[in-house]
Amino acid sequence: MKLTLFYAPMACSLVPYVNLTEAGAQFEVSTVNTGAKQQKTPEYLAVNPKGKVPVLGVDGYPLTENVAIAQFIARTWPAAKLLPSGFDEFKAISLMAWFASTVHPHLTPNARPENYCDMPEAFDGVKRVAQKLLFEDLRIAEGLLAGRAWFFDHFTAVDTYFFWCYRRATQFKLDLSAYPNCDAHMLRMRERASVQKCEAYEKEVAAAFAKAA
Ligand SMILES: N[C@@H](CCC(=O)N[C@@H](CS)C(=O)NCC(=O)O)C(=O)O
Repeated sequence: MKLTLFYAPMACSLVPYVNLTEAGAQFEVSTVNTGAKQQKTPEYLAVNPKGKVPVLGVDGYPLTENVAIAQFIARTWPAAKLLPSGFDEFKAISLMAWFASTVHPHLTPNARPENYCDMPEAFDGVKRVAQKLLFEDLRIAEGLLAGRAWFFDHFTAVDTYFFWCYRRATQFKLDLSAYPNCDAHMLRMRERASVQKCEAYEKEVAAAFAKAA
């Protein structure tokens, strides 16, 4: 099986990168320079008409959406136990669906308020509302992580996805002091070889893109 991950630094394509690495999968990376709007080029739109990363090409067939990609990886490499078993599997999918449908959309307006409102004078308000909603999400996550290392009884793809969400929140210089369990989870994730590999690679790609600009 030939796997190609369409990946951009800082983006949520970190999630499949880490999960594939955790699974021990062989995969190629096709980097996408979102700063240069490569995701909106006809070539890229032919791969993903949504103009987003991640995409996982599986023998040339593109699979989009983090929630689906995580399940594909978990089922293809069951030994990695990237999803818990029994009813917890559905709780894990439920959490990932919440990250994708709710938490992620509360992060993006901090970076791109212009995609939510066409009045520049209102951008601070757009960010404030998104932050209020994000803080409610983080309060829930904080409770779920209380007294535990991972969302389930072992590391899973849910941890990878939340790591990206919380790391993104830290990049907006918000006051996150009310979420020590989320902070500890991020540090725990950074101890994993898969995350260290991904963050080192991310720096390399970001530097190459900056040089080319
Ligand atoms: N629902 C998608 C969201 C993908 C998404 O929003 N990706 C962002 C990066 S985090 C992106 O490609 N943004 C580029 C753009 O919107 O132009 C998923 O979960 O995979």
